[in-house]
Amino acid sequence: MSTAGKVIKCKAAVLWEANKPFSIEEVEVAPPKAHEVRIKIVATGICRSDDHVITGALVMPFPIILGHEAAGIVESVGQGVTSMKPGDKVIPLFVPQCGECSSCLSTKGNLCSKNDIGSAAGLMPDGTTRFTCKGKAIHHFIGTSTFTEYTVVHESAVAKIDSAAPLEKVCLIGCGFSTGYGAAVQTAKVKPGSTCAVFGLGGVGLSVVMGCKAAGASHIIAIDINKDKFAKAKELGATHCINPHDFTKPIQEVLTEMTGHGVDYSFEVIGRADTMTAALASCNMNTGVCVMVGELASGSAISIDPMLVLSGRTWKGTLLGGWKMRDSIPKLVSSYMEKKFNSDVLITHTLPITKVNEGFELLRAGKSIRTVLLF
Ligand code: PAD
Ligand code: ZN
Ligand code: ZN
Repeated sequence: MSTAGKVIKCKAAVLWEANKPFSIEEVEVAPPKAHEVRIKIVATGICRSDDHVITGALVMPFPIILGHEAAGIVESVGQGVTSMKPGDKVIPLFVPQCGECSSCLSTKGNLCSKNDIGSAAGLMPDGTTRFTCKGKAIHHFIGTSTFTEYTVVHESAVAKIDSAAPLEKVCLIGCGFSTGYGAAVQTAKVKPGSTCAVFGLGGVGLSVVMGCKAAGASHIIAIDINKDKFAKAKELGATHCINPHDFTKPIQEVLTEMTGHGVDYSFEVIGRADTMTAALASCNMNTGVCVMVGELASGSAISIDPMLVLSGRTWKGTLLGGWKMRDSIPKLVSSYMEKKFNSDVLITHTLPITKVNEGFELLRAGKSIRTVLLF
């Protein structure tokens, strides 16, 4: 029996307030309106950005359905949707690509003005929600909300992918893998033979390591305070692994001594002010490029010695690796299918959605790289 046009009742992990566990609830998911798509989520990864909302570092309205790194199958489409149909495999996009705003029309950058990252309204572009639970409206998260069996996204925030793609693996292409890999190959444009330093070896940082390796970097220095992350970093291409706790001097001095003049490219993939400044100071004072990937708490500030940038360094940031999402995600999935990279190595745990809280505990304890939740 077709569910198109009807409200669907299904299971979802609802976060009612900050610093509380998720509750598995039955939610109602309204049908897609014009130019919207309702998706049956098959798999969704746990990213540190979801945890930033739980801790309150990333301010979002509650109650909310989190999750933004997922893959699923189109259940039904609203009026006017022509780019996909029920049954298509898709990846929801937290950076949309409307194709009409100045960002989308420019060949540079990827931050479509239709995004809900800065505004954090927690609503569909028309200012309403498609989720209710126990009579209450539930917010969307950055236009995606994937910790639910069914979600609704705008057509500009979803990419159709290869029908043969394994959804429980390519969900990582929705955030962690693409962000890290893109930070290296697209935002920094790492050159062959260069030296790179990657601060933070979670799912995103290890993807930066993969990107640096693919770009032909000759030295990749991986930095983390959790030495358990080093084996995987080496497997993926790190040539050196260092723990800042093993040194008395600041890590930027250690890196400058190791390389003589600082690294060519540095990446902060943690989300801390001190490591952002250390990453900036670690790259070559004249030609170095530092890319900020980690997310600091909403409203926080970083103070730096201006000389760090005046001397010639470039300090950049990246959202989702700089990819124009609707164009790039299908291509990244094709590259995955052609085995041009292996993002599967990032998946250390697979759990049912009902164990979402356990998945977050593994992340906080530093025991997982990526946990994939299945429905
Ligand atoms: P994660 O928590 O899996 O990885 C962070 C890593 O940093 C862990 O291995 C920690 O041990 C390590 N770490 C913590 N403190 C320090 C320290 N002081 N020095 C060295 N290492 C340390 O997170 P993740 O890989 O899922 O995400 C990393 C960051 O990137 C996080 O802030 C997240 O919000 C952000 C992110 N940004 C984007 C984007 O588009 N810019 C996308 C996805 C995630
Ligand atoms: Zn993410
Ligand atoms: Zn746009």
